[in-house]
Amino acid sequence: MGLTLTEKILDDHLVEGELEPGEEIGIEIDQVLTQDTTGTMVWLQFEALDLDEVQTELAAQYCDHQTYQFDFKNTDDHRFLRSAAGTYGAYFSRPGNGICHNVHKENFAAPGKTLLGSDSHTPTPGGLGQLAIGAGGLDISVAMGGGAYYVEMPEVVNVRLEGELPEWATAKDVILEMLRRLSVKGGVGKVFEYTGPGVESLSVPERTTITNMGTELGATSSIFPTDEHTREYLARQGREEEYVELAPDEDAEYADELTIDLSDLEPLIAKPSMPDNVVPVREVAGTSVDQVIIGSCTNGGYEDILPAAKMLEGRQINRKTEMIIAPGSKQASEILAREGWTAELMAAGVNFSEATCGACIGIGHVPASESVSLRTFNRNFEGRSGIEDDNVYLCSPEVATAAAIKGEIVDPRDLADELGDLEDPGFELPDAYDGSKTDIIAPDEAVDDSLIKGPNIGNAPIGEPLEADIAGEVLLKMEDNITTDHIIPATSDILMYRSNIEKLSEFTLSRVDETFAQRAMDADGGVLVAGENYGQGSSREHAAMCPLYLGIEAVLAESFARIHRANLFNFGILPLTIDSETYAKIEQGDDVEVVTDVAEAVEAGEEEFTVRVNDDWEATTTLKASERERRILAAGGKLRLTKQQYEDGGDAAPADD
Ligand code: MIC
Ligand code: SF4
Repeated sequence: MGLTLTEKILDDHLVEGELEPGEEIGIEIDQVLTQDTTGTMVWLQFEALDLDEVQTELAAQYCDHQTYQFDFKNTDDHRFLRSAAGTYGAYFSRPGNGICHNVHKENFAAPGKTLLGSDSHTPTPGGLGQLAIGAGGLDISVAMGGGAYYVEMPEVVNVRLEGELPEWATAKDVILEMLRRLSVKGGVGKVFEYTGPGVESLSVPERTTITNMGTELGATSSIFPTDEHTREYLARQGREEEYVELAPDEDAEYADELTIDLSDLEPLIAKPSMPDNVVPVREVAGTSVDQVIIGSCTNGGYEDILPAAKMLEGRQINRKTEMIIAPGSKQASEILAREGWTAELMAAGVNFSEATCGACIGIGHVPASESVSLRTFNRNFEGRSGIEDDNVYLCSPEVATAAAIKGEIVDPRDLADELGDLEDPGFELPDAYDGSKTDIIAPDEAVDDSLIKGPNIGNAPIGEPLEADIAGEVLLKMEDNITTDHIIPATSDILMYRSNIEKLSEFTLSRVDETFAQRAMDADGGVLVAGENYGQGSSREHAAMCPLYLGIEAVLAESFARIHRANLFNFGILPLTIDSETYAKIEQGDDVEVVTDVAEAVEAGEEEFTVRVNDDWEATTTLKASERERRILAAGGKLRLTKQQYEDGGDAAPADD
C-alpha cells in the first residue's frame, strides 16, 4: 500500500509509535517557531528546564502580535525575547518585521521538514510541502530542547482539486468552501492533503492561504505536494537549493476524500461571528460597510495587496468606508513601496499599518459600535476585534476592496458589471522577493548573551502532582465551540500580562461571564462544563494555565479541540468527556465529585470515571489518554515531569519517554 505525503514525512521523522490513525506518535522536530505573545512563556519554560541551547536545526522567535508596544510591558517582553533568542541560539525577528507565518514562509520554511510552532496557524507553510503543526508553548520548549513532539496520528483526508478558479474567485474561497462544507470542528484529528489537477493552477502564496486557514477547520495540519511553483517560489526567495520534490504515492490510501471543482467556486464570505458561517457574497450584498482591512497571516502578502492596488488604481474608496492595509511582512511592504503601489493605494484613500497581527486580535483599528468590518483575516470570533457584539466578515482581498469602493458588500463580478472598467486583477508574484533582511538577527549575530527580564516577567509555573479527590462546584456551563479567545482574550489591555499569570488570571473567561474569575477565587476552585469543540482557536497555553491558577481541576466537555486538550494535560487539568445527555442535565452551580481516587485511576489506565452530581445522580465520563499523557497528569504537568526526567537521566534525556 502506498503512502500519503503526510505519512511519508511523518515516517521520516518517527521516533515512537505507529502510523495508525488515533494512535499516539512521537516525531522529531526540525524547526520551531514562536512569537511574542506565546514566546515569553516558551523561553521561561526552557529556562526552567535548565537547558543551555536550542537543539533543533532551526528556531525562530518573531515579534509580531503586539508591535505597537502600548505599554512598557510589551517592550520588556520583546527585549526579553531578543535576549532569550541570543542566549539560547534562535533567530530573532524584530518587532514590525512581520507576522511569524509570513516571515517564516519567506525565510525558513522548507519542504519535507517538520515545523512546530506556538501559534495555531503554524500549518501555513504546508503550502510549500512542509509538515507544520501548531502546539502549546510548553511543547515548543521541550521540542527545542531536543524532545520529540507527541500527537495523535491524524486521519489523512484527500482534498482533490479539479478545474481552475474562475474570474474573481480566489484561494480564500477554496478554504471558505471547505469551512462551509465541514464546519469549525470538521477537521479535528485530520490532516488535509490537497491533490489533483487543480493543484498546479495555484501558486505557493495561494496554497498557503488555504493551509493557513485549515486551522479554522480544527485540523492538525494541511499540506500540498511540491512542484515547479514551489521551486520557483523558493528561487524568488533566493532559496532554490531547499527545493525537494514531494508527492504522495500513486496508490496512497486516504481515510476520506472530497472533491472541490475550482471552476464551480464563486466569491464567498464568512458572516459574523464564526469562520464557518459561509455564504455567497451575493447573499449579503447591499450591507453597508464601515471598515475594510487587508492583512493577517492568511491574506497579508504582497500577492494579496497587489490585487487591491490594481483594483484601486485611478479610483478612490467610498467616502463612508475606511480602508486599512496591514502587510503580513516588511518584505511585502518594501516591495510594494519600491514598485510604487504604496503611493497608488495612499492616493486612493488607504491607510497603512506596520506589519503586525494588530487588528486581528483587537490591537488597533477596533471597529465602531454597531458597525460592519470586512477583513481578509481567518477568525471573526465575537469580540476578537476589540469590541463586543462586533460584525466582522471574512473574505478575499478582492471582495474587501470591492466593498471599499462601493461602501457596501458587493460581489466583485457585479461591481465590475456596474463600473464597466474594473478587471479581475488576477494573482501575481513579484520577480524577486528582494526585501532587505536587516530585521532578522541570526544566532551568530546575537545582541545579548543573557536573559533580560523586566518587572512584569514572572516565572514559569510548575504544577503539583495530581490529587486523589477532585470535587467542586460547576462554576461555569458553556456552549459548543468555546474558543481560547473566550477563555483568555487577546486584546491589548490583556495581552501585556502573558508573562504574569497571576494578573492574567483575572481575565479568565471574562468574555463568557465577567464574574467568573472572582467566583473561582472565592470558591477556591471548581470544575468547568462545556459542549463540543471546547478550546478551539488559538494555541495559547494560558487558556489552561489561568484556569489552573484559579483552582480549576477538571473540565467536563462533550469534545475538546486538539491543541487545548494537549494544553490541559500539560498543565495537569483533567479533561473528561461527557455525553450529550449528561451535558443537558448538568447545571451551573451543581456540586460535582469524581467518585474514585483520581490519581490512582489515572495511573492505572482507567478510562471511565463516575461523577456524582449534587449527591443525587451519577454520570459516566471518559478519560481518553495515552500512557504518556497519564504520566503527565499524574506528575502535575509536563514541566514538572520533564524536569524530573532530565534530573533522572542527565541533561540529554529525552523529554517524554
Ligand atoms: C490567534 O490568532 O488567536 C493568535 C493570537 O495568533 C494565537 C496565539 C496567541 O494567543 O498568542 C494563535 O493562533 O495561536
Ligand atoms: Fe496573527 Fe491573526 Fe495570524 Fe493569529 S491569526 S498569527 S493574530 S494574523
